[in-house]
Amino acid sequence: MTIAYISLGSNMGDKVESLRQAVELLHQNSSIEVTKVSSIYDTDPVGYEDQDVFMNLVVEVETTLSSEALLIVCQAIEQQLKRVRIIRWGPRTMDLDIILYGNEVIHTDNLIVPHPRMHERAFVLVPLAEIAPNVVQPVENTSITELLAQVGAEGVRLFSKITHVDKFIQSDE
Ligand code: GSY
Repeated sequence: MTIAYISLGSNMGDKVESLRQAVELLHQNSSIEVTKVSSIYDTDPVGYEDQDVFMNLVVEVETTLSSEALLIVCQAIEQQLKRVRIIRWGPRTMDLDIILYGNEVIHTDNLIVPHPRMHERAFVLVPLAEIAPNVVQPVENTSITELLAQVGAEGVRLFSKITHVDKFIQSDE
């Protein structure tokens, strides 16, 4: 069993509903349990800036899947939610990025973990610090709290406080 963290983002259509559906689809997989979900944050676009704001959150999962198999599940969920991405860094209905997989450092043709830009992205670090403040990023060898202190939280605003995975999936929050 491995504990992994996945960053989810959406900036097209009903963003909150897309996030909810993506978390539900992860949780419905028999090899994945979503154990924590961060609050939802309203975030300024990073990279290609001339696009709508994003909604971002991070989930903690416990999984028996390999990192490659988890990536395939994430990509299938993106497809299922009809991910649209016309421009690199541009608008998309749903993006799922594996940001940490245990404390493994992975470099394959398909997957780099820890996510190579996670330590410089406030839209990843703010929600991640909410659910995993003491986890150490194994390449930087630095805790999430320390990485966030280095980067700051500019451009990231709390949109909706989430406290329970089940309530969020059932849309009771
Ligand atoms: O890599 C995730 C997609 N993405 C995002 C995002 O999720 N949130 C924000 N705020 N900016 C982003 N730029 C890209 S690319």
